[in-house]
Amino acid sequence: KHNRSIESYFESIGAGASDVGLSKEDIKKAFLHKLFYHLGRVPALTTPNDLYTAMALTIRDRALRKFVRSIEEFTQQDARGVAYLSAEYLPGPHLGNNLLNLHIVEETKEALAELDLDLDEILDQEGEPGLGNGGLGRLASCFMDSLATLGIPSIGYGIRYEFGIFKQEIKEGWQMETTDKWLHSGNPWEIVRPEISYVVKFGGRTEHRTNGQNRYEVDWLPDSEIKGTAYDTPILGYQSNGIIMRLWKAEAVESFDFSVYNIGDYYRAVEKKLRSENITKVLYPNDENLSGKELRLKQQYFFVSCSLQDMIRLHTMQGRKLKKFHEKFAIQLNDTHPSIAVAELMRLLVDEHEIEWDEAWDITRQTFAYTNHTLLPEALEKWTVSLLGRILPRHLEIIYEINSRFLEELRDKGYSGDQIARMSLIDEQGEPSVRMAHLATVGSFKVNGVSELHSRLLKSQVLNDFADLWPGKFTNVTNGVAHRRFVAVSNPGLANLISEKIGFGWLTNLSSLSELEKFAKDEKFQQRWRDVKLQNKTALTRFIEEQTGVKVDPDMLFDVQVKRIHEYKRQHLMVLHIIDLYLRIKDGKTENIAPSTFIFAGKAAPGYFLAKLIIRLITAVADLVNDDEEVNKLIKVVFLPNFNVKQAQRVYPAADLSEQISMAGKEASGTGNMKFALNGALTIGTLDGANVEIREEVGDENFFLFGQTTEEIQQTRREGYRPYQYYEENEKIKRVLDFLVSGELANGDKDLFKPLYHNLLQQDPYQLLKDFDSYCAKKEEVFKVWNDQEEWTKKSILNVARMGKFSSDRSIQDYCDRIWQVKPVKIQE
Ligand code: CJB
Repeated sequence: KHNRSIESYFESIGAGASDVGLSKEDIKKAFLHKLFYHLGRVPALTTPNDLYTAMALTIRDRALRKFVRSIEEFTQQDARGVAYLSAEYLPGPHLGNNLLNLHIVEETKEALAELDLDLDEILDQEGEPGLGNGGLGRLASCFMDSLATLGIPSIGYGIRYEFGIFKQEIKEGWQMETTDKWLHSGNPWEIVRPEISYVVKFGGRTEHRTNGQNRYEVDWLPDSEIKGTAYDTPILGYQSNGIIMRLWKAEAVESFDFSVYNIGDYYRAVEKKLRSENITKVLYPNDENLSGKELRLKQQYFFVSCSLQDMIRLHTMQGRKLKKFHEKFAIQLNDTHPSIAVAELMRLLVDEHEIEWDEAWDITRQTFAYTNHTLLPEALEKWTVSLLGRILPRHLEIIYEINSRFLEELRDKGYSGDQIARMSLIDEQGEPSVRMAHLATVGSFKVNGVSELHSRLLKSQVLNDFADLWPGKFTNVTNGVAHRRFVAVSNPGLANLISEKIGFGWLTNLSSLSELEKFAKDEKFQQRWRDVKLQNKTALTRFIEEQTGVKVDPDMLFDVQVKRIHEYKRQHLMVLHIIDLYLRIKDGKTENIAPSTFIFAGKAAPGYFLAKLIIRLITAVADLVNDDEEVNKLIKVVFLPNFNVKQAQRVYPAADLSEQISMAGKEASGTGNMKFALNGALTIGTLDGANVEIREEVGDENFFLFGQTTEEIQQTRREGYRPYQYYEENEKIKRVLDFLVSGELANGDKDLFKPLYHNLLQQDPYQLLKDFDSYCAKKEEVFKVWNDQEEWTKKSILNVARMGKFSSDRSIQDYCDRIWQVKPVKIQE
């Protein structure tokens, strides 16, 4: 009955099914309407951005209708929902994905064709919100896609950075950063909600007292306040619900005209406004590295506080009791970035809503779950007690209280002083600091890693003491990717071929890709499979030439490593091998080398010297190789600037070989590995992160495995790893490393790569030299298989057919079953 009433409401306001119709005629009419009434344009007088904006608005209307219907359904059923807290999102372009989800790609194409417009050109206009650094942010966006598709009542909270991840340009071989002005031509997808705003406090001091009813109370007297306003972006599921991503923007609390009488105050007020807005100005560009900066802590607290206040409002709005908060919400902490939420929820419950500590703690511990995304020590967040106490004095008290009760519990259990010091929320070695991973772990009912291996290492290393204390708290959810975006939208050739053979079921049930197995040896099918790949490679070839000026041949093997630049990911291992090939070709020993184009892309954190030097090394090797007539017939090297989601969508479909070569034990999961394999690339990789599970699924014979295992790496280290020994004893390694400092690279500059050379010879913290031979040997095998195209294609088809596990739909289902205990509420249309 209720559903009918919302439908009739939609009809009454002109949002009925026929008003946001999905036929070619409906879309054409709505598009022209937007162009005229929203933008004041007629088709003859438009810029490409007008056309894109009008189309985006047309589609947003349709997305909003789904979203409003979903909310209506969630509310009616009073379902338990999920709030995903993430400091980063990387949604990528929305338009193409939304067209797929609404099932109107063809209709839209035709509608535009009738207006003499081309959908692909319009899609190409869209930029993207770079509100994240890499894997972690992209995972959050894949999860939004799957939450919506599965009909999980959910909301994604985050920060609306005015400037996202920097734009990367390559100048004279070096990475240069420029600001990302993603909002400069407007953002048609978001809706500002001025009425949804909250005040967030900072600094000052606390006052403790006992009130008239003998209740102990704490007042926080801040020294500044900032307002957070909600900006909503609808995220559509595939032929199903819509959810929202709600991002907070910081603003000054008062409008700043309160003291216009006094010019001096007026300017001070303006400054205050600007200072307030600083909080959401810019994303910190560090991946896997904590910045320790005050503003970063403020960002984290700011978005967490707005989000929790919003959830409390949503929860109590319908007369529900706050004490039942945990029955209504599961909150997932995407890494420790939002982990101050544990203390903030306690503060809201105890100080602002007068719930007793013990009960508040029960509610809190039944609300949060924490996902760890890295074991790298430099990425484990810690805030010094002095900084945290200055910015969030009340939270520091709460953290101390949580800690003292927790340590008491340990003492009761007979824990030793050493163990207690290790597990404490406060690290007392050096300057005292708060260990955010410990806060998140103590304050959550579940803790998960992001691949089987990573979850195992999390339990045996970083959070070992906690896993012993609470074994049931720890679980694994292997990452997955939005296969609709990364195959159906970005590789339509492959998607069509798959659907022609096995139907459309794979779009919502990726496991059904297994039906492709039976075509793996079918010669005709293999030929079509290769045709699709060649087409995608040809398209990428054009893009590469446009971006870098380098001409590459789509018939070559496309060997690709795209991801953030980091020593642990070992881009330089791939470079060492390329140098070895170069030297072999110069020696005339070209037998067994399959003609290859090596493609790199990825950003380095602006302050990470060695990562930037690795980029410089890639561009130096690229110049050397590409300009050498003797060499460039066999190999080419490309560094594509400014890797982002949009570029990724061009690269994955065109890859033959996927490089997943991190030192074992360092890559928590990896998700690029999944996107490549789903697009038919074979993987050369170590037993790290989700590579382990990919190999298990696709079969050892369809995966190029090399390198030491996690255990072997530890063994090597225990035995006292001496990289210099490999240099002395291994002719090839010596030759390649000497080449780095020979001056043959970078116009005779012998010093340029010395830091890398010394790093490898003296420490080699990621054991490249130890794994080098094994990597090179595996490359020989890659070349051999490549030379047998039937064999290669068969493996490629089998890879795709066996990748069913790696959809983010499966990951979200796992979160629902193992962690959140929430059920889907699908809308019926
Ligand atoms: N990850 O992107 C980041 N940033 C961090 O600060 C920590 C981890 C990555 O998260 C991905 C999603 O879980 C993982 O696939 C990847 O291995 C990890 O490095």
